[in-house]
Amino acid sequence: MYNLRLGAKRGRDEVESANKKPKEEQNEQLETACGTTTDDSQLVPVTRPEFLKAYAIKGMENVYYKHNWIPSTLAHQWRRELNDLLEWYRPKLKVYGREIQQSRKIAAFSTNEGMKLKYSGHDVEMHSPFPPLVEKIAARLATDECLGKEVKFNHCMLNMYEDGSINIGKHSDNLENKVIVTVSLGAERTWIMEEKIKRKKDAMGNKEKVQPKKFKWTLGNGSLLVMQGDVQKLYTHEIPKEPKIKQPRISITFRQLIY
Ligand SMILES: O=C(O)CCC(=O)C(=O)O
Repeated sequence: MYNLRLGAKRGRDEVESANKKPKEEQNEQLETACGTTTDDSQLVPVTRPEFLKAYAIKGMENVYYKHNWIPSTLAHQWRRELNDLLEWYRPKLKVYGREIQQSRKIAAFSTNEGMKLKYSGHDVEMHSPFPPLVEKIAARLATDECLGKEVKFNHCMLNMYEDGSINIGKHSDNLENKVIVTVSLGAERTWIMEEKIKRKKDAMGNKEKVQPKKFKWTLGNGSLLVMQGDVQKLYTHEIPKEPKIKQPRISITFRQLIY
């Protein structure tokens, strides 16, 4: 058993409004993963050339997006089924000494009962194994027609966005998330990725003005997004609030978590 303290930066501006800290400070949260060490030789990234070639996002490395992975009727059916999971809850986070409830519900699963995850002072309620539908979806991803049958996941985090008032703030996931594959079900939402840049200071101590590269697109109902390699190190990602959206969305973020 060992314990990793990971300098992860996850967006926390989705917590209830009691949190008045500026956004940038909210991103400075630590995440801890621990448990019996995983056999990472079984965790391999997506290498299937047909997939990588067809769905690469131009201008970025290691980000792939397939808009119509599954038919929209099936995506709605899966969303309705996952909506009924008993494991959904709203985490209570400790942010700058105060306990705050996150507005976004989550449900977390691992294939290994020993996996533990912590963020913002909150012990994630981890369940094992994956629910049958999630297992079925993971199996559909791990086929020669999709990501390749060698691509397995040991953790998944489901996120519930009841409507456009629920968001996930700008963040990057901890670097131990080697591969993250997101399946989007329900309402279409805007996805923004932004390059992380270190601004140099000039002789006067003023930070240079550099415009980070931004990538923005819509995550469709039944779509598939893959982030792997150095993506968490190089980019942040977020789903902003979109008050006009009244329909729900659920995302399943399948992960290869090295812990
Ligand atoms: O819901 C999504 O698609 C994104 C979730 C996310 O950014 C995360 O879990 O880190």
